[in-house]
Amino acid sequence: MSDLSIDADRLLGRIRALGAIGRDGEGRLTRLAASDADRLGRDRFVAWAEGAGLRVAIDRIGNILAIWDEADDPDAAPLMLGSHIDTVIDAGIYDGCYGVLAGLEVVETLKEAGVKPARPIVVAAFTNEEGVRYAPDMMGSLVYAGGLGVEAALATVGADSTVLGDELARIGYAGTAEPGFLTPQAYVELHIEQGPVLERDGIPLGAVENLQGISWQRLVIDGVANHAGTTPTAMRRDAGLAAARIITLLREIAVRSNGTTVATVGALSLEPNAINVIPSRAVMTVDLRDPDEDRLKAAEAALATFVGELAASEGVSIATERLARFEPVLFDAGIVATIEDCARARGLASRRMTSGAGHDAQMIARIAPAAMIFVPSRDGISHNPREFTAEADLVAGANVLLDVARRLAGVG
Ligand code: HGY
Ligand code: MN
Ligand code: MN
Repeated sequence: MSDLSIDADRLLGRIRALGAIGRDGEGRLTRLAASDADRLGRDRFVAWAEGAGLRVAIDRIGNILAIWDEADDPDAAPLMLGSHIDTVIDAGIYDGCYGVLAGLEVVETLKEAGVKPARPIVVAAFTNEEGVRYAPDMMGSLVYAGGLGVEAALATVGADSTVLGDELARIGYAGTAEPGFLTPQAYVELHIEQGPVLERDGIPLGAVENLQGISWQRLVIDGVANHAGTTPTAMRRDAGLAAARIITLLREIAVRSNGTTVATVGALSLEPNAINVIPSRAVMTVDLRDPDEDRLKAAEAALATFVGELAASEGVSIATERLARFEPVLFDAGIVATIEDCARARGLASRRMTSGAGHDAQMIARIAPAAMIFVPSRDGISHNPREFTAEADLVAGANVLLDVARRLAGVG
């Protein structure tokens, strides 16, 4: 089975080249969805895909589908590989990009080997997986899977007050294909783990069997601006204090869960944001996750109860807005077993695991059997420029993706 391997230099060179696109003056990598930097990254991937002889289609939410349809049955439901190439702020170079570029590498390796798959193979780069500029995250794949209407998605107003549809048109990626125009026979996403498990266990590959639930909210806390020096504590209606109390409560909820629930306040702003003025307003995001739906619901309920009591005790008003809510997802057991089998055939150890991060695979799993392959993240770091995966692990993961693709796409 392992008679074919990917071109490691080509894959690693492209990961580096794409990782160089979207750097600011300080060298920080940021390619937020539908930004100018995102356009440059998209253009680069499209050029590589077209250069490899794939047909590139862009759908209405800007998803890029690079299609290899020189198959025995070009009309058969395609095998879909892919991930995303948008990034968070001050990002690493592997998150998402690795899976998209490895998918393209698999197709190019098969084409160069002169083999013909039974069915087409599609490499997808989904729009706005990160959700940093426009919520929810995994938006492009959610629309592709029919979980969010394309008009509603295009009308999304971003954290910077721009409208996603306008921005996609501005960068030239407001495509015409209907999202979901190709229903995959199966979807496999190769991704860095972004956590500490594989490195801790000394195992090079993860066969991801499930993915935890995600709850995103934005809270707007309104108090009363007042003088920092003259206002007695008992008279304060301090939005900043309320935000701080919520942050510490969230950590208590996570600790109480014995490690299954994780909670993050990633964005927080105070108004008027002046050293001698009691904050009149605090705007904060809450990211709650748990592999178990009931525990995730319990965490949301505990937060809601606390917020109600806090508003009364501190004399502030607290408005909550849901930004994203995805239940835990179980991936396809057959594909997970195939991933393990292909790893074994290459003499690679693997382990089953849960994904702590959200991924496009959780959305495509709504319309096709799906699963993921993880490779280790050094120090478990991601969403950070220190994100790193050893070249040997990147190549091993891509070769296992190649073997899994050959099985699923019917390549001898
Ligand atoms: O939020 C996530 O887990 C993903 O990185 N979008
Ligand atoms: Mn990702
Ligand atoms: Mn990410």
